[in-house]
Amino acid sequence: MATIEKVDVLITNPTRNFVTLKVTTSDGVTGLGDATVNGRELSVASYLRDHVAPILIGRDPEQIEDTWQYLYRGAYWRRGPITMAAIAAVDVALWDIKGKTAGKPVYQLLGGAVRRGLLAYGHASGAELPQIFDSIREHQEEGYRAIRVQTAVPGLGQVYGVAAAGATAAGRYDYEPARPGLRPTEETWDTRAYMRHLPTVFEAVRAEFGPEIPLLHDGHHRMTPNQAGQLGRALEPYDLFWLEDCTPAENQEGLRRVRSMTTQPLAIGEIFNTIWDYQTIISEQLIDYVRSAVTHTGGITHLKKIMDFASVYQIKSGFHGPTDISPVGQAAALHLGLAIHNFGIQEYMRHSDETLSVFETSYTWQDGLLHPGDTPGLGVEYHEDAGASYEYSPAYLPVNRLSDGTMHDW
Ligand code: EZ4
Ligand code: CO
Repeated sequence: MATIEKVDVLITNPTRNFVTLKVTTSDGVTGLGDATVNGRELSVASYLRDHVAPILIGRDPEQIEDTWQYLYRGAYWRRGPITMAAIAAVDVALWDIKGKTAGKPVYQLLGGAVRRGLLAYGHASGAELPQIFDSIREHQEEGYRAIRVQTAVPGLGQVYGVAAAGATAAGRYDYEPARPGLRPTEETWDTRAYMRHLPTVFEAVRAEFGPEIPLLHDGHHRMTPNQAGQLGRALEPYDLFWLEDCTPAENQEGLRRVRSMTTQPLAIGEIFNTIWDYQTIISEQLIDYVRSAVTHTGGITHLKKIMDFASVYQIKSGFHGPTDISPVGQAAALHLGLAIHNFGIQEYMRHSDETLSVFETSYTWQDGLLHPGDTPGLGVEYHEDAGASYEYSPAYLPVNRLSDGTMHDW
């Protein structure tokens, strides 16, 4: 029997920080897992290096479920983004090893493909309508069939999720920033101004682009349940594919209020990390799409369980796929998405060329569809020399304050 012989934590910063776990077996097979938690990278690195690596050595790499339970139950301190990202990294690395050992892509081990490719959506945004329209057109030219639309808000300055004026597709990292520096930048927020403005943007976008194209929007947890219900109603004429993170969902019952007010499809979960975070909103059918990332939800093993639970309630996947999910995390999501029946849509933004020089991927993007490829395992190679040339430096998401200085959800 092969055993786990070596566990390395690789940190790199090719335009943004990534933490990657590399597990090596006594047979010389290696597996990769993504352990990146945007803005808290070193906490996961320490969790893995100081507390997980030593107890993995000597274990059987084939025992994925048992290793998952060992790390989850064995820690005593369960759940939480740092723990669950660390467990996810181990889980995904073991799936990668199992695939390479079997000579099959991971999706084959999960039951095989149930579709030809994965419908993906990209992020269009702009300060004013002409820029938003240009951004949507650019995405259509790149092949996207579904598009998220984010807008600046009159009276507010830079808003998270919106590209700065003049940003081109290739240089659009500025709209989804973790800005380098020792502390986060601060943005001013006004929910009522946003709620007045947003429906006018969707009205204009539908008038310009017609009724067919699936449009999405991310509310970034900024509304109360009642406000979320109001905004959902106001957007109903524009037939959104989904409204994402309309309200913070730590209080899952809050979604009952939203659901009773609007038929707008809802997507939630990018900051959730276990099936328990979804218990009420799935079993009461309060959402339509699960937003989790493999990276932040305990890996393929645990997210598959969430999706099987969701399937009972006709709830589909809409896995988180921004660029702070590394290509390893993205590949893991693609293998899972290809194999589950209740796949819905996959978020996809191309990583920077620097990132792709460290992480060599075999997933493909064609006619608006993603496919994980047929390389055994996950299909991602990590170039350690390239990775080592980009040093970690702290970078944080902005924080939001109201005009009176109060901290706000963003
Ligand atoms: O803010 O990935 O839907 N996508 C998002 C992202 C998140 C970042 C947080 O790290 O909301 O842009
Ligand atoms: Co989001």
